[in-house]
Amino acid sequence: MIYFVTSNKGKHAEARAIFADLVQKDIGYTEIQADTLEEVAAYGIKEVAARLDGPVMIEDAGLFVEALQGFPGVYSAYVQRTIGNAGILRLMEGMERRDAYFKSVVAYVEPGREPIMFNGEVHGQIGFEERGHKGFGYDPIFYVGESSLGEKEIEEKNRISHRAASMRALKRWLEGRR
Ligand code: ITT
Repeated sequence: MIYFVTSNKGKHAEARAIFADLVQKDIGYTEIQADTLEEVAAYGIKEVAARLDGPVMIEDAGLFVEALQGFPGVYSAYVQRTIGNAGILRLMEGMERRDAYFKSVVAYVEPGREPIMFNGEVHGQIGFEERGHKGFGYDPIFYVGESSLGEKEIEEKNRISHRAASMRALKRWLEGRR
């Protein structure tokens, strides 16, 4: 059993398809203002480790748009809550360069141990319109191939996603230890 501290149901659903023995804990943690997802995760994992007794995982993710110099990046949650997908599309009006990537950093710790972190990325394009109602957050505007992540089933998203990559790396590490 692993506790997964997150408020995001979509993340939990994706993680559950990789780790069957996951227990979601929606208890929140401090997301510090920092320049990298790694710094946010490193701080957060220490905080949740102090509050839960058992193996704990958190995951911090962000959308990095190349033509916007990596924005919204570490501010992805705030930007999603405020201007949202429509706001990103508006910011990118007239831009031909649409390359973007999602990055995921997963942090994991067991009682009395040092935390470890793994990351993953998926590269794609910001589309010109929102498509699909699957997934969450920026999925409807993030395209890989012909379709957006919002049009992909969890299994399909998990074959290519940043989160699936970081979490599978953690899973391989855990299995390699046995
Ligand atoms: P936590 O409680 O786990 O922190 P959160 O939704 O705040 O949940 P993050 O800070 O990691 O998660 O996410 C930053 C933002 O990026 C947030 O608005 C997410 O909706 C969005 N995001 C993260 N992963 C995504 C994905 O796979 N597809 C689309 N949007 C994603």
